[in-house]
Amino acid sequence: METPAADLTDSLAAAGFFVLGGFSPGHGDPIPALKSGKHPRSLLLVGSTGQTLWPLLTSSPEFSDEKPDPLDRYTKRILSAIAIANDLEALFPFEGPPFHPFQQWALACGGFSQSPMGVLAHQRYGPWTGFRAALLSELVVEVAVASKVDGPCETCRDKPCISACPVSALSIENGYDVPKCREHLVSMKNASCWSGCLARRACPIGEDHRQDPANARFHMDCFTDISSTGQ
Ligand code: B12
Ligand code: SF4
Ligand code: SF4
Repeated sequence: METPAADLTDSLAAAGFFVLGGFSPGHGDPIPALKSGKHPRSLLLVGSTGQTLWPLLTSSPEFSDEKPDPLDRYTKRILSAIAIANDLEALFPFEGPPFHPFQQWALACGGFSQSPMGVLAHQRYGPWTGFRAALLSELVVEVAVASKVDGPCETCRDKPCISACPVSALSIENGYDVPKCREHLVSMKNASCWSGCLARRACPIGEDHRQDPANARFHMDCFTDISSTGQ
């Protein structure tokens, strides 16, 4: 069994990313074959939180070249190079439609639960993880077969995320009402939500991993731009 190379962990960290978890895909799992035609034996989920990526992204060339989707372009440039250097194949969440089922893959990694907000909440990072790439390997990597833990939502009795939304866009019964949320943001340019979704901020898990207001604003701009997908 392989442990992820220290080089991999270090080069991910230097660019604002880290391995959130992994799993060993079965033959029935929705996962593409490797370029060799073989079935991947490990999927490593690479992500970032509110704190790790933003300072590096904002000082990258992609952030100031005035072209669209700086986060996606930065991610693809850096993580494609890291994948090649480590004999891995990278898949990205923004490639599509059809999109790769990153949230299903995250649930298979363990540590995540489906929150009422659509995003998955992590037992350590709460609702503040973004998925940046899946790295596929033909080897069995240790993190992929590590024991899995549950995410936080099932045992969260009060679910403060739901009541924190000012326009009741979240409910246990109906989940997340995307048009209602978007309408609120678009119609109220000074709404507090522009500095960060109030529902996500109400989650007691992962407070240290929140996005700061400028970072949250960047993601809200992407979200309210209807040609864009969630980042
Ligand atoms: C399309 C899309 C959207 C659409 C949703 C349309 C829809 N109803 O499906 C829109 C543009 C509305 C959207 C919004 C947001 N999104 Co979005 N989105 C995606 C994207 C690119 C594809 C989803 C998909 O179709 N997958 C294909 C299916 C087959 O895969 P799946 O895993 O089975 O799909 C699950 C999701 O679709 C989920 N789902 C269904 N409806 C919605 C709605 C929302 C808002 C979310 C988050 C999930 C979700 O349920 C499916 C079953 O588990 C994914 C990236 C990806 N590749 O998964 C990001 C993704 C799901 N989004 C994400 C995020 C963070 C957001 C935002 C919070 C962005 C922000 N502002 O910060 C917003 C939510 C708004 C808010 N108030 O904060 C993250 C979630 C991370 C996590 N921890 O779970 C992802 C994984 C992107 C990433 N790079 O990390 N998103
Ligand atoms: S407040 Fe509770 S239910 Fe809501 S995302 Fe956080 S842990 Fe999950
Ligand atoms: S951004 Fe605001 S309106 Fe949208 S779900 Fe979060 S709290 Fe509700």
